[in-house]
Amino acid sequence: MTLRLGVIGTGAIGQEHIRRCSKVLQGAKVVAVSDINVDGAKAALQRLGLEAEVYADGHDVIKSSDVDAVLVTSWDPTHEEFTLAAIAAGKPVFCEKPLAMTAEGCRRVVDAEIAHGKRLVQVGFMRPFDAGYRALKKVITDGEIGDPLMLHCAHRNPTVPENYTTPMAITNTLIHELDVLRWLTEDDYKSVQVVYPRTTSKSHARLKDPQIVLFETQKGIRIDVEIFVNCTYGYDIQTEVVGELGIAKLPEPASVRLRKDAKLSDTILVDWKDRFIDAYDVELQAFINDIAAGKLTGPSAWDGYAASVAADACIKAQESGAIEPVELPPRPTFYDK
Ligand code: NAI
Ligand code: ISE
Repeated sequence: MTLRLGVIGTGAIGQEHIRRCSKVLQGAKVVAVSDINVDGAKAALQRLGLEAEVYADGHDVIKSSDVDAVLVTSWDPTHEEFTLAAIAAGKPVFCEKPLAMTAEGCRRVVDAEIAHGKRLVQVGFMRPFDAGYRALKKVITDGEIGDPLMLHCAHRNPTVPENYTTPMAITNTLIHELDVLRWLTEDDYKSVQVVYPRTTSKSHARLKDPQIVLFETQKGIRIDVEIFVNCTYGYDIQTEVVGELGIAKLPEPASVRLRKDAKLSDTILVDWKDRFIDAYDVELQAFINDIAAGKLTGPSAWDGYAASVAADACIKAQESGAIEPVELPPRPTFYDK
């Protein structure tokens, strides 16, 4: 049976997900979309050569009897509201990151899902579906480098718009590492500190860029993550795990090595859409397949909550300059695998 999807938010990633669900993946079709920019939504469908019902209000997508499951791809602060509405309607919902703007907001989603009695939420953390991250995790779990001691990571974007602020480096950007590093190390954060190097002249008044976020985990692993969102040169994601017996590094995306003009060069991607294109396909195919199988297995509302508990502590640390505790309550048995 074909899963009928409704998509709320038809901007950059909304259009990407509509394209992949309609043209790449199996078992689903997009029957309804919504955007506060209705003309933009219509134009997006036209560009993609697709037809679907267009609504001005995302809640009408959720309520529609033609829609079996919902993708929330609107702006960050709208995620909680639409995810809660989908749970209230008893419909599975794939919500882009972050699940909500604060841990408190994520907890409301967790509580609503537990009250519903069955998992309905998958959070759009795509990195655990990325072949490179999966290979890196296998090296660790196979014991090839012994116990992890330190992680050195970087999340670099070429540029961000003027409305991107210092806390968004955490809630919009670092949130990916907050999830994937928990998954990679099978550990939770204990404390965090944020330090600021000299700010790049490429940034703007409301953004301190770059930032270095320093974690200690419950097992005592030390993690440093550089967030540098105006690095200018490309979209560059780095993760290096230093273990007792060796070092494991996230593979670089495949690129043809060029010898030309007395230079040796590899291409660096510039767009997140290209860097994780396969991972987005895999995460959404998993969502579609899991709904058909009756059980969601991808990143859960609890994972969204755990990342946001750490994000709240990071924001506190951004403001205080101090080492702040990260206090994650025990995971409810509802989320046992
Ligand atoms: P965008 O600005 O290109 O698109 C967002 C769209 O949502 C816009 O068209 C806007 O009009 C619409 N929108 C805003 N409020 C709405 C509402 N109440 N109802 C319906 N539509 C509404 O932004 P982009 O880059 O597509 O990001 C969208 C979301 O996806 C963000 O939450 C972002 O954090 C997340 N994202 C995730 C990525 C990932 O790697 N997993 C990559 C890029 C974005
Ligand atoms: C964007 O919203 C994403 O989620 C990208 O994956 C991330 O790398 C970027 O920093 C965010 O702005």
